Amino acid sequence: MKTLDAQPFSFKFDLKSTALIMIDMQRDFIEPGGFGEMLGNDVSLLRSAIAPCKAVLDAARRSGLLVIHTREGHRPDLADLHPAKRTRGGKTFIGTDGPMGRILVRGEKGHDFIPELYPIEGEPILDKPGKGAFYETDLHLILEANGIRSLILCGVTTEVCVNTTAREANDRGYEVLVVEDAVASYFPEFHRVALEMIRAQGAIVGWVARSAAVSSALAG
Ligand code: TIU
Repeated sequence: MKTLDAQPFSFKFDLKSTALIMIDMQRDFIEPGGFGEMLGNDVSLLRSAIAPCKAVLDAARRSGLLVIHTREGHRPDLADLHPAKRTRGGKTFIGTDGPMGRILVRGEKGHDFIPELYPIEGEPILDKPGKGAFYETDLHLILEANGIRSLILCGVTTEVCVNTTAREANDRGYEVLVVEDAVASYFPEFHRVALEMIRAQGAIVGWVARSAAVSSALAG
């Protein structure tokens, strides 16, 4: 067992039963001209998570952790896009043309991972139609088949896809650790409060730790 300096208290995990999930580190959220910017956000705010994500990713790869990369997006025919998601806010962005191809559509440049955090051979890529990584995907099956009990979460955005995935995982019985400097939001206040919500009430959803603590625990 390894022990990691986390909040609200130490996070204990075993390398063999732990997976790293990199959530939606896609151009559509992080680079100009994608879904995040179309929604009216300053996407540069998410870049702070890239270096900590890379540090945790490198440490996870060195220690042989299962690494899973998720991507939010839809089929080119949008058959898997709920009307409620398509028209939310009265605007239609998903599936429309942008500078990086059709917004949030699988196979387009904007839907792809940012080059800094590109998956390597052998790391499962999970395409998800929703905010949570368990919703209508085979994530739970992949984790069970690999004997995974603990999850380390990095990615974007803190209060949307990371938080939804953390809650879905917690309800399925996983021990969830969110890496606070390796997640980011377009709204600094939401980022701060989303992390507080996770670790409050004695880790009601999970634990929070910094990337340096995660990397050193993985290496130690
Ligand atoms: N808009 C926003 O903050 N996030 C998303 O739409 N998806 C993810 O968080 N990946």
